[in-house]
Amino acid sequence: MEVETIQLTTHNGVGWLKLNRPEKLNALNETLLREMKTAIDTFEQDDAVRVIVLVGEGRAFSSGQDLTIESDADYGEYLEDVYHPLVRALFSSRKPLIAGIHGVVAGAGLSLALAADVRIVAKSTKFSSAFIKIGLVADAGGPYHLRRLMRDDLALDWLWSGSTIDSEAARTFGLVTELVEDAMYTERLTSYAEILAAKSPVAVQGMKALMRAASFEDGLNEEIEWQRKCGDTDVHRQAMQAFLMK
Ligand code: T3D
Repeated sequence: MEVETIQLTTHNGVGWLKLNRPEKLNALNETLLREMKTAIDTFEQDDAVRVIVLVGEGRAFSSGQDLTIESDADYGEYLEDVYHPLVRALFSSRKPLIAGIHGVVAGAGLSLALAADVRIVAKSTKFSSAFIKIGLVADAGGPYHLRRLMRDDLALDWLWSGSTIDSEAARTFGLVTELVEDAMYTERLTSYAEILAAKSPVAVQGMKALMRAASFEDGLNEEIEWQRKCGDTDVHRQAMQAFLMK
């Protein structure tokens, strides 16, 4: 796939999607958002990719929407046409989605990071809820994800303030899965992703699906199917045999 604003690599079962506009702190323009959407779809179809990682090149994950683009487009249409296909692809990915966050994560960049299943965060990262500072509502799925991750009143208070918080505060809010010293960040992110990629893909994807079951009864029904599939894998059979041979 020809790309201009992202970098794609696959290694040890991990598909790395790197936002690559470092001179703008990975501000999100239309090309980047469309390339990300196509990349997620491609990784989703590629059996060699068991885990997807989103990261930023340079000194930030993303500074949010590119504010230098002058446009008289209808913002609602832009969301529908450009942001929402990507946000849906992230949300509906069957594979584990990890956001590796360092430097700064702001506005719509934050919304994309919140769509991940887990967030591995370098300690010096700043989280900015920015939207209100330019008179906009939080969008790109951000409010939905904030609501499932943190208390409603704290989320609203933060969004209304437009403030920037440090990684410790973000962890208290529930936005951080694992906080890592800056010097260890890349190594830890890589090992986290590769360890997950080495596990049974059926069990890993099944866990994700079951955590999203719409109701208790749906969950019970879906676990029947997933456990049946897991029981039929070599990984499971070999693990059982190894246990019995002890
Ligand atoms: O369409 C929709 O509905 C989606 C809507 C989404 C809305 C949002 O995403 S709201 C959030 C928008 N983002 C922001 O408000 C953050 C803007 N950036 C900043 O406040 C600062 O850059 C940072 C605090 C993130 C970092 O500051 P600093 O001092 O470390 O770096 P810098 O010098 O400001 O930035 C470096 C370069 O990146 C600079 O370019 P230059 O001067 O070297 O040519 C700067 O202009 C550029 N840059 C940073 N953020 C953006 C950006 N360029 C375009 N858009 C940006 N968001």
